[in-house]
Amino acid sequence: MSDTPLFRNPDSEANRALEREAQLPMTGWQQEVSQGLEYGLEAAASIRDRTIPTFSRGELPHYAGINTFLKAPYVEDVRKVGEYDVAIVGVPHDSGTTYRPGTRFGPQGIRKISALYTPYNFELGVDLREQITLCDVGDIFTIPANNEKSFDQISKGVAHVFSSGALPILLGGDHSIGFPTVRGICRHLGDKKVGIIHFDRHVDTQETDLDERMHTCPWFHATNMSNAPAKNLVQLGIGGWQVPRQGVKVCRDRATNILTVTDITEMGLDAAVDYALERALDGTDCVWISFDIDCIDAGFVPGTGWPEPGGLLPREALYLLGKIVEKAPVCGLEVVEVSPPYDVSDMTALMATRVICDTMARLVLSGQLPRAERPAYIQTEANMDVGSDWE
Ligand SMILES: [Mn+2]
Repeated sequence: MSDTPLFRNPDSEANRALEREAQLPMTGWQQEVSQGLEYGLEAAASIRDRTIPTFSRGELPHYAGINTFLKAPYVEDVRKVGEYDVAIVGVPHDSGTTYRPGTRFGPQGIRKISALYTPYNFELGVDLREQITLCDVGDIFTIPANNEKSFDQISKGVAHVFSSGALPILLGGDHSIGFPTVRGICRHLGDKKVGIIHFDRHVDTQETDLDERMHTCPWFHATNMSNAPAKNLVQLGIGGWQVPRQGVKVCRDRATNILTVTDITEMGLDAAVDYALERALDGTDCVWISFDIDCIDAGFVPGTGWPEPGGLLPREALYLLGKIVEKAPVCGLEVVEVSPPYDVSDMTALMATRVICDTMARLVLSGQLPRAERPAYIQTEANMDVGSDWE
């Protein structure tokens, strides 16, 4: 018999996680407690734990408080967004949906269930509260009767956050926002280029749908911009009975890079990661991650506009995302198509929360966050003439 207890296998992920936790500081937590006591008043005399204030201020208790994403500070003055490493931006837009609506409530649904999370992840050994500064700038003012006006608002808002130096993380919204978000990025790229890594069951590459630029269309228009070449568009998880043939023709003509779920599982997750990175990074300076929650099997994400069985398993999707984010220069993330009115027990919104938190943690692990300096691909001067405007 060895002296080591059976459960302490030193080579296990669990053991590494136990050791890593000991290395993390508690400074952010202590600041939160002392500010809570100051702003929220000391607790009633019967409360033995004297770190608890009278008014909930900060993480605890999880069911209380004002519902920003992960209870991050709400930045009312968006001119100050550049003071943070990461900015959460809600995009409550669902006028681009072609079946089930409701994604206008996506940002609030994601924020609501994000209150369940702590800022710490066991296996990754990351504590976001200790390692980065995160804020929530609230929502873009979208125009529900007009996709194009909403797109103009979204591009302007994304461009503002991106050029401030804060990493934009968007809570959709339907997938039509993919075009205006990338347009906002492109306005501050000068002659630099962005690759797009797109998780989805659907190609989203047709020119119009129902006579407008709907959520089936973002990549047709995004890849018309010279800053976002189609050869750097990687589409992971595509398949099933909801892929419009006109979009398939565009993928063929523009030679976008598609892997089906079977491709991914047969080649293996690590090979799929390499495939995505090789193509998204070929000649580009940064990568935009567009995560449609419906890339995951419909059984796990009922609260979405076009649920499609046969998608990725959650742990496959999170593995792919995690490895990609660790190895790519990520300029931002959008998580789209969460529709709380169709959700069950917040499970779809929780998956979106997981995607966002995992992305931030992987960016910490790869040294991309906190940002030591502003990435060189961000140009301060805006170029409003990046193309793909609507006639
Ligand atoms: Mn989709």
